[in-house]
Amino acid sequence: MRALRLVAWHHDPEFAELPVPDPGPGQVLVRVGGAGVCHSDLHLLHDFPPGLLDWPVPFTLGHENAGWVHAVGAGVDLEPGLPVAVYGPWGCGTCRTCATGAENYCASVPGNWTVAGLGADGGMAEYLLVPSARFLVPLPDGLSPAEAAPLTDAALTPYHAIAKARSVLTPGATAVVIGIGGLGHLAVQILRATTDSEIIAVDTKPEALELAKTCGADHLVHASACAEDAVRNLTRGAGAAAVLDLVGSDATLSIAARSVAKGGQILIVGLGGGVLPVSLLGTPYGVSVTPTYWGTRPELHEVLRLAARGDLRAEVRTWPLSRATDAYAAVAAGTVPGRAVVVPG
Ligand code: FEH
Ligand code: ZN
Repeated sequence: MRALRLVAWHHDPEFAELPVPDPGPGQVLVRVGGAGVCHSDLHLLHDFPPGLLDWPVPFTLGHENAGWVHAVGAGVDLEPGLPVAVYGPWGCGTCRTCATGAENYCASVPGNWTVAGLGADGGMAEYLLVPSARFLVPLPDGLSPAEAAPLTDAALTPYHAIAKARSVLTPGATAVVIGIGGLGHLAVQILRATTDSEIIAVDTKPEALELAKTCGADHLVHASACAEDAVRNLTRGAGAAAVLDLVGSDATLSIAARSVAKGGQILIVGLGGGVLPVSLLGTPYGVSVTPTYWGTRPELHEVLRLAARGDLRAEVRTWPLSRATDAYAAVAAGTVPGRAVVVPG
């Protein structure tokens, strides 16, 4: 089968011909119906110094995946043809953290453990081997794998961050979303559907701000040096209860730090490599800063329920697998509104 792979650090991805995996006991072979192009992939391919992540290369890209059960190993009771979303952060499944469903924070695997598309073979291929049926969630009726793929990361990741901020997102509180790309346009919809907050969307691109508006943002702010002043004005000086930084650069973290209210929360979600200095007199009193990673298994069920209800819809542009490198180029050029999804077959 054809697969798009990370072949070396600081290198463009390349196609390779690989054997179709055979599912062993407990495993499931999924025929891929959609694999999202995440901005993190661009950091992996081009920005991270060799050695930062101790992943063996090459591996097939694609960590947000959906498709159909194709074949199952011994002991798995799933019907071939069942449409499924793939939960990405595979934990051990048995530690105290995994027992709560928070496999994204598995206590028993080391820091940058390998999962599909991140150190192990991912979904930018015709088939994806999933190590356990517990990582598969059946898709609601009417949701295609290509539409569902971004929900497994681009929606699950901000859903998890927003859930962490729930205690400060009381009715009428303000939430700021910085970066209205794949994650951001879904973050706005999730805030709209699950909180009664005022939503301020921040981005540099007018098209991205337009997308935020159609997703339910109340206010649009250009991500310039004075973005924090606009947030302060819109909140009558108080600042925002929660700021989701989906970019994570020095510039956006600075906007986050200057926009947050006393007692508020900054959620760092983007892999932009920036640093946020935190100090008693340099940070508003009572602020908590939380770097988050992906989301929990129960939260993926909740995300799919929001989609089934019509409260969450990924804006998707699709590319055939044969043109997956063009999809990566388009994401790098910043010309894709919402999410780019690679569709094999
Ligand atoms: C990928 C690689 C490293 C950190 C975070 C990510 C996310 O895109 C996964 O959601
Ligand atoms: Zn991702």
